[in-house]
Amino acid sequence: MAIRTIITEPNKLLRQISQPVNGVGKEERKLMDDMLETMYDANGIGLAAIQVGVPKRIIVMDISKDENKKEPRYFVNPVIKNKDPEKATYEEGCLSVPNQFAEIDRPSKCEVEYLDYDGEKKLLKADGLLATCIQHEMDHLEGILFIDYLSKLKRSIIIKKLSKKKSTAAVL
Ligand code: GNR
Ligand code: NI
Repeated sequence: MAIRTIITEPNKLLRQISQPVNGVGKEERKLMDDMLETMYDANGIGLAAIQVGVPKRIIVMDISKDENKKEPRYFVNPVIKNKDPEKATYEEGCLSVPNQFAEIDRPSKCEVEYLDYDGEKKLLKADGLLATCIQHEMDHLEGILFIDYLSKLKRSIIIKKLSKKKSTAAVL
């Protein structure tokens, strides 16, 4: 396993649409292993492949609170089948939008069909943080970030901050 570099805003790659994979083989499992290690290292609860620069429809997640009880989840080619009309609000953050947080409304429940780590077809009914996190990650597959739900002004302030930080980091 290896820790990969997480891409941060502003970066065009984060706007790319990720492509479905043909199935779950060695290459996909290696990517999922690396993504999970990268996500744990960054203290995140989810990670989409595009965040490490790979435009494939692959997501890893672990929303368990207990560090000693890891509950890794893997989603390959996920498709949302059903979204509840009811909305829930969570304060969201994103490893690709470091140190920025905002309350975002999303459907409170959803059903997602996907292939698991072993390439088996699964259907998951999610609510709470799990539902929010899945939708946040599915957005990454479409090149969408949580800041896209904010006003143009708020979004541009965040992007300006992040690009400033990138340019000062470059001269250190
Ligand atoms: O670590 C993360 N926390 C989080 C909190 C609320 C809603 C979504 C998330 S996902 C985020 C990791 C990440 O950027 N995944 O793409
Ligand atoms: Ni994210």
